[in-house]
Amino acid sequence: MYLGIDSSTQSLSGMLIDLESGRILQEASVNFGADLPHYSAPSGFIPGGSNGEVHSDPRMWLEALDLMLSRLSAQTSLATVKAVGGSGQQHGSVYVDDTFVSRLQSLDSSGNLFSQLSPAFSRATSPIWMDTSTGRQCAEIAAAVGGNSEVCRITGSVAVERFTGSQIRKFFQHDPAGYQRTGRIHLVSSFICSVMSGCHAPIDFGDGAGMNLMNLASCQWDESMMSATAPALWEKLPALAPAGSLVGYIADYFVKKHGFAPECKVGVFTGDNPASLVGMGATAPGQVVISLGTSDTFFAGMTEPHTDPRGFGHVFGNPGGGYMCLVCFRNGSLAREALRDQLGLDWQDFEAPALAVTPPGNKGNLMLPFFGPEITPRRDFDGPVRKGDAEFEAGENPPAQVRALLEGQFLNMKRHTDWIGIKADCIRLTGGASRNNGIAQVAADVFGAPVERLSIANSAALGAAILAAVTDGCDMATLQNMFCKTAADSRVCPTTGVDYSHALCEFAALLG
Ligand code: XUL
Repeated sequence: MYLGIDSSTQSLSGMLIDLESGRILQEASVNFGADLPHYSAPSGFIPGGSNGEVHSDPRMWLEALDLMLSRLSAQTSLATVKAVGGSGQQHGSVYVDDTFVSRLQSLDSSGNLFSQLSPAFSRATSPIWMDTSTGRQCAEIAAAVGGNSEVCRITGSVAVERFTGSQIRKFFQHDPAGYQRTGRIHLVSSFICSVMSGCHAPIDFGDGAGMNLMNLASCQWDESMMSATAPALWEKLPALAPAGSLVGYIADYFVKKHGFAPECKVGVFTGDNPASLVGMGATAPGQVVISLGTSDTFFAGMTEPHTDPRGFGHVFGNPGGGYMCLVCFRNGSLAREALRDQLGLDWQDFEAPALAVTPPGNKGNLMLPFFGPEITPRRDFDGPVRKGDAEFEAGENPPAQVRALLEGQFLNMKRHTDWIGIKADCIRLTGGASRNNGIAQVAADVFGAPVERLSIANSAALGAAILAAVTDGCDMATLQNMFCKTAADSRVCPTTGVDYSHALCEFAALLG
């Protein structure tokens, strides 16, 4: 048995896979809002941050880890788990002082993780990927290394607000004493991995590339990026290592508290998107995945790390070797849920009747589908922009609004992934909204390619479990053939005769 742990924005989940039967044995999940309401973070982050600040309480992740493992071990003994792998929401950072490792090593299994480890946090809250508060720091970092094209050449992305480098710089500027007290800066992935293994775990090349600090060509921390970011950063960053490489054995706390065997291995964790690439069986170059989650993401395996000339897309390390590209859209489920609530609909309405009664192309009714600030393109929208007939522009005709939102989301995605130069033969769709056949049909029509869905809902946790097996010496491709199967009735083909090239031009013009 192998365990994959996924620490994402709204929940922390675990998935146990069994190689003998080729099946997922058990899953357990903790929803931060519903299960840990005392953190007052209904969607996993502290609401109401000023100037675009979006932070989470790292104690919540620790409490969720204990709770998830209690739930899992109540269903299945964890004594035969041979290795643990993991993934975390990308970019989020956790700041600990020099007492962290000694606290990890003296954890008392009759207590819990969060109360024993919280004194080690040198920054009380963790900035996460939804944070847009570091525009100034991004500009300073870019200026220090000779401009954003240079940042992009070195790290695979221009300086980006949610990426960890600018968040570290802001912490150093706003709380220099706290920065100085910080012994190690972890990502969510390497933080949870450190807790599981009882030592400072490395960061992998997938998640490390989401920091604006790693040199993409050498997969080492980059001197010029570190000195542009904050002083003495070299001393505070974990080592870099491939995802799935061995960190060590599981900490004694988990043996005593949750019933793991002491010889259970722990592998280097990765980011949720690189883990999803593994879990979707798409690590080979040319495979395309669209994940419809809180944010929507488009990612694909890549051989060469060529970068986005518009500066919105990113290149990361690929846990399967080589590189991957990723383009992230902030207005994913956030926008779908905002429109659903505005119109008083439920999810069913997104399929039937809304999509059934409106034709592809929506009779020319077009929407820039942004209900709040967007990162691709980077712009502070405060609501959607509508262009079409008078009724539609007035926000009426709910079916047309629904179709316009979905077409707009996929048109925006198509427009901002053209630099990758991949003509997808087939798109693998994942994430909560991917189960909706109507949404899958719009994706197939806009991209002009068949869409497939895996029978597995949580591809990041599956990727994490596959990486755990890789840590134990198994071959990734063999595991992907075993676990990443498309669901029997999941294939949706593009509608004959439908062509979105004109709509794409109109959309680009409206975007300006
Ligand atoms: C990717 C990104 C998000 C997070 C949370 O760059 O910011 O997809 O990884 O899922």
